[in-house]
Parts: sequence; C-alpha cells; structure tokens
Amino acid sequence: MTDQDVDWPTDLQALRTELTRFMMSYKFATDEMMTKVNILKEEFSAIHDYSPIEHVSHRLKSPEGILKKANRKGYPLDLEGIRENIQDIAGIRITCSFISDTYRVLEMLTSQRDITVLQVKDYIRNPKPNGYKSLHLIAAIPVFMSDRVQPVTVEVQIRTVAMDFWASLEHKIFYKYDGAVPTALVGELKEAADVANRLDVDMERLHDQVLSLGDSSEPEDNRAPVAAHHANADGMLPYPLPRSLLEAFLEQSASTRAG
Ligand code: 0O2
Repeated sequence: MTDQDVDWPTDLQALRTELTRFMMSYKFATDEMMTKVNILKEEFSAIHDYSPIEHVSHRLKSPEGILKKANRKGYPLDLEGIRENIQDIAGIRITCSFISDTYRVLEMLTSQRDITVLQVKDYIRNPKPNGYKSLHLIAAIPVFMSDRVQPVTVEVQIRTVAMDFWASLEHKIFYKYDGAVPTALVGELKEAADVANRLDVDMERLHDQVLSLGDSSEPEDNRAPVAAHHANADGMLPYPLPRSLLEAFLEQSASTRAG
C-alpha cells in the first residue's frame, strides 16, 4: 500500500484489490497458455524438421477496454458478469506457415487434459463475409493460486502468416474509418483475402511436394550435423550432443542390455 492509498475509502480499496486479483488471474492464464504453446514450438523445432508454429504473441485487455466492451455489449458491470461474458480478456495469437498446421496446433492444444474447450470458431472453413480467416479457440485453463484454483478463459487465435498479414491491415483500415470502410475498399480487401488464400494453398502444395521428395534429395553437404539439426528457435540447445557422446551412449546401453 502506498501513502496515497491511506486516504482511499475502504470500498475503493476493496474494489482495487478485487480488480487486481481479477486481472492477475488473466495474466497467469496467459502465462500458462504461452508456456503450453512455447513447449510445442520448442519441441517441434528441436525434434522435427520444422515447427508448425511460426510465431506466438499475447495481449491482455486493459481494465478500460474491458469496461468499454461490457458497456458496448450491455453486459452486467460486476466482475462475475464480466468473467462470464467477455471471453477475450486474455488473448493469444499463434501464426503458422500452412493451413494444415493451424488445425494441427488446434488439435494439440484442445487434446491437452487441463484445457477445457468452451468454443471453437472455424473462420478458415467458414470465413467472415469480409474475407477474415482464422481459427478461434475459447478455452478455460486452471490457474492455481495460494487459496484456490480458478478456471480462467483465454481466447486463442490461430492463423497462417498470410491470414495474419491480411487481418492486421484490415484491422488498421477498420479503425481508421471508424468501422465505416468505403465500399470500394471493402471489395479490394475481399480480393486481397482471396489472393492470400491462393498463396496459402499454393505454398502448402509446394511444401508437400518438397516433403514427398524425401531427405535423399538433399545434397549431402547441406545436411545439418546432428547438433545443428537439433537447434531450437533461439539457436542451439543449451547442451551439446556431439556424435562421440551419442556413440558412447549407444555402445554402453547395448552392452548393458547384453550383459
Ligand atoms: P481486438 O482488438 O483484436 O481484440 P466478441 O466481439 O469478441 O464478443 P465475436 O465478434 O463473435 O464476439 O468474436 P469473434 O468473431 O470471435 O472475434 C473476436 C476477435 O477476432 C476480434 O476481437 C478480432 O481480434 C478478431 N476478428 C474477428 N473478426 C475480425 C475481422 O473481421 N477482422 C479482423 N482484423 N479481426 C477480426 P476484437 O475485440 O474485435 O478486436
């Protein structure tokens, strides 16, 4: 408590504590979900040839933003009402290279035991009329605090890089025109969404073709050595795995099994 707070009426002090707890629960839920996504991303980068997750970001709606949305939508202005009705206070955005990766990431998240799926909106199979595409997962994740376990709702948006590029620009244009985007621009945006979709489809087809060629098509000199192959998104793993160590390990485990 700061000196300033001493003069605050008790009800304001109580509300501030309650709001702080409320906001923190969403911050912790975001942290939990980010950990889950980063584990998938790092595991894929280390073990497989590529990760379906290109990039992940997060944001927490501000208390002002929450109040504005509750007012705009006519939701009850108590914390329980807000918790129940506003599902995007904690938001995570995952960008993937290919369309199939978005579904793969969705499946990997929704199959985790501690995640309760509340809703999935598939704007990839069913795009919005303006061309918006994305998968939206609304999920509850348990947050373990000192005196209770609180299920907290998080919105996860999963989309390709091309869809994300389009959505960022459309979002800027929408706000610039305060929602009243000129018809010609709406048409151009829809066309751009179609072009982005063609790019997604073509890139995935090309990627599949390259995969079907298999490893043997890769020139010997371009093959990454074992340690470099196991590099994660941030560079190398924190521990080296030199060939000599792997060979010694194999030899010893074979002799243990034999004897
Ligand atoms: P921000 O600033 O990104 O948070 P809701 O309004 O959330 O109660 P709705 O409209 O059914 O209910 O939710 P929906 O369709 O799942 O959309 C939620 C979020 O998806 C939006 O949050 C946007 O982030 C994104 N989104 C949805 N439609 C569009 C679109 O047409 N263009 C773009 N660029 N993004 C979209 P917010 O709160 O609107 O915005």
